[in-house]
Amino acid sequence: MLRVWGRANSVNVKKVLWCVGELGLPFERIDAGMEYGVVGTPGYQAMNPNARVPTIDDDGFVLWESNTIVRYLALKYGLGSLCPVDIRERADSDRWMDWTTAQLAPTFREVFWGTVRTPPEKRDLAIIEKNRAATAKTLDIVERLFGTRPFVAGDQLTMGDIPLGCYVHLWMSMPIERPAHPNLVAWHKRLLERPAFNAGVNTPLS
Ligand SMILES: N[C@@H](CCC(=O)N[C@@H](CS)C(=O)NCC(=O)O)C(=O)O
Repeated sequence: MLRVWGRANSVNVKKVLWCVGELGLPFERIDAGMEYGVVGTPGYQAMNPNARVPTIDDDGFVLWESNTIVRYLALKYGLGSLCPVDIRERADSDRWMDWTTAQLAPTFREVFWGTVRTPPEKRDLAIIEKNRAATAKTLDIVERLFGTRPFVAGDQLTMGDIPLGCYVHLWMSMPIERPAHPNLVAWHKRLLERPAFNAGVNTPLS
């Protein structure tokens, strides 16, 4: 059976949990990371030398890097659904995974850590605000995208929606000022209609 290592409140683990849910794969999740430890053990680091989560073991094939795991599972178990068959459509979907990591995540991380994982007395409000404004501006890009299509690559959910959906859900859940992004909100509502999204991603902020 597929095994997934990683604490359920990690944004990168959420990508994998949502993906396996969409694919209907039976899996076992093992808590690891932060308060659970495990990632510092030699056994874990033999699988993942980065000492980070997530890591999967799919019938003896060990893989880390969350976007790569989502691509692998989508191609192996979801060709024609999460992984588009058409190569251009697949690349169209795929690009939003890299975009989320490269363009959205760096400023988002400062807001998330500042507001959710840092006690109020230790928060640097100026840094949080600078990165909140930058993240909001980056999200203008997908606001325009969702004015043209219901999901990142067209009419149906694909792997490209997964990392973005995990970050946007946290963005929508944090007690912060958000600009009006009606198309993004409508896409997030579509995600909230999916049982796998609710199971893997829509969990309390922590
Ligand atoms: N590029 C990696 C990043 C992995 C990563 O940084 N994971 C974080 C959680 S989101 C982590 O392991 N943090 C340390 C910990 O939980 O102990 C991926 O996408 O899988």
